[in-house]
Amino acid sequence: MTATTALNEQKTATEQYSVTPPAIGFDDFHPTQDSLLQEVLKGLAKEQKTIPPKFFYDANGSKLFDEITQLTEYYPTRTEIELIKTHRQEMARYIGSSIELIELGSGSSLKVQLLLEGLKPSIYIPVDISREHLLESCQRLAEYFPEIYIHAVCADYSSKLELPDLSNGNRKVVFFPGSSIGNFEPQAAANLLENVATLVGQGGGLLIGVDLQKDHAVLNSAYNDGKGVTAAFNLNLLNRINSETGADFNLDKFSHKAFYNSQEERIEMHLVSNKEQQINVNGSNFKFCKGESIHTENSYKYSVQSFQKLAASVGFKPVKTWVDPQSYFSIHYLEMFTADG
Ligand code: AVJ
Repeated sequence: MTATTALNEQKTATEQYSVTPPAIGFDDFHPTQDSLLQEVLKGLAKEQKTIPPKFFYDANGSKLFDEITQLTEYYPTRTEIELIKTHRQEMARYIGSSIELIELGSGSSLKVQLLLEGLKPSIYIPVDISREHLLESCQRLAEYFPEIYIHAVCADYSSKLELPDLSNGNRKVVFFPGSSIGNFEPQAAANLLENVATLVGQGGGLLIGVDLQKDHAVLNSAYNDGKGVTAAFNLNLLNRINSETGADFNLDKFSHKAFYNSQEERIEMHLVSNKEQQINVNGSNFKFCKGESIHTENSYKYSVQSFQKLAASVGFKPVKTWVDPQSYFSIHYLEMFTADG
């Protein structure tokens, strides 16, 4: 199942380094290859059609997401980066040394780069579903930090958290930035945190970025940007499904919709059908009424207390929480300690 490969051996002649590159490990769990079609067929058969947001991140989707993070309206990324820059020494002191650092959804690994300068873990294990993005980022990171062993894992962390055990007795700390936890329904979020708890074990840590509840106008404009990048990101999902499953979605016949649902304390994103239409996905037909939507994302917003309560439900004790001056975003450091530990 898992092929451990020295990445460097896979590089073609034109890509080769002029100096010996640092060695990188790589495990590929081949996520989504057959599950995209399955999950699309399953999701479109529901009363409220849905497609899980993890499928946003093909190469083009990852690029669009990076663009979102640069938008004026989209405050989470820059606020979280500011928090890390301001508090990273303190974060490193709380986290401690000689650790195995595991990042879930590492993307371009830009945030961890800020941490690594002070943190100096023995090993860094980025886990991401987007293979090209993951490998590119690791190559870049390995050149910056030749003293840290980097072992990339291409996997869907939401379905399982089976990682190669390379910890060598080091404490494990999971880094889960970007408020990606917000994509999970409260029960699924608890299950994910429970998997993280099992992964890091007694005395292990979790450094996690969590977007906060705030003025609804600020939330709504963060997901309805003026340049339409979020709309393109949402619609790209249909493009991806077309190219990977042979579906026949016409992107002109769907519109982006995002709004804060205050009852559920979440942003919802939908793709709304502009007219009555039929879509064929790999031989199955799905009827859309005019105005009917595919629910593509939830982005739950927490308070510091509501997140701590969620984390406590699986045994994580809050150690320190950092919040920006506007109280837009939070970063929590928590540890697993059971009563007898
Ligand atoms: C990566 C899940 C944190 O919910 O803000 C950004 C994804 N969707 N704009 C978020 C997203 C639309 C993002 N997360």
